[in-house]
Amino acid sequence: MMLRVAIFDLDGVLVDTAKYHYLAWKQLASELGFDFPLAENEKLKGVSRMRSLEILLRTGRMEGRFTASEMAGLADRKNERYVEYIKKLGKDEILPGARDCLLRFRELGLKTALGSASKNAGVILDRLELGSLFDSIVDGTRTSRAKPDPEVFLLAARDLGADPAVCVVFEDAQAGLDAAKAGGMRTVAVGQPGDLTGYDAIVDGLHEVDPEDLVRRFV
Ligand code: B16
Ligand code: MG
Repeated sequence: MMLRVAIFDLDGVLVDTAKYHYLAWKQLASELGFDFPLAENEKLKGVSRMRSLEILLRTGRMEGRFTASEMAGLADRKNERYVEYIKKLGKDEILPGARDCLLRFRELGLKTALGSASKNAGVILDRLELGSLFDSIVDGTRTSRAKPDPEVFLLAARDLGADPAVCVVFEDAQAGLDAAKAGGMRTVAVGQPGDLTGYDAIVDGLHEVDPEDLVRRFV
């Protein structure tokens, strides 16, 4: 079946916000009295805010120490810091090739969608002036189940009246690739072969994607 929909993850695919997530988590860790090394940040990619907090606390051997409402307070504290960073995002932080890739798929007649776990996707798209390039926007405010559950991508397909089999998902996180596969969609991994598995194609970034070629190959 011919491709009809291109679905894009946000953090790590369209914009490099991972560094701001990292700074905000690192600050929280330091307030709690432990260090959060950069290498550990990989584990948080594509993972929901609460799950990220659990992983962070495990790194500091502090898991299970907080009540649910204290956990919510810690997550809020991290988010306030993160929002301070992304409020200042500039268009130069759009990852190379991302804008052109969206435009080219649209010119080829495909629909485009955002499929992000982030509850801050709206602010980010506004700052980068990318919102108008999407026919459907699904983010963490519309989903109840985190990746690797396919909910986020299936909602995008439903918005556009498309069968999952005609959708391709661009993802930088393993949880996201697993979610797309579980939803019956084609996948393009954005990253390094050593870090990710179970994809149909892999690229270093969207600047390497040739939309025409992809449409021809994914039949
Ligand atoms: P927020 P994506 C994900 O976005 C990030 O990769 C992940 O690190 C973050 O914890 C998650 O969004 C939730 O973000 O705290 O802003 O709601 O990669 O699915 O676009
Ligand atoms: Mg991502």
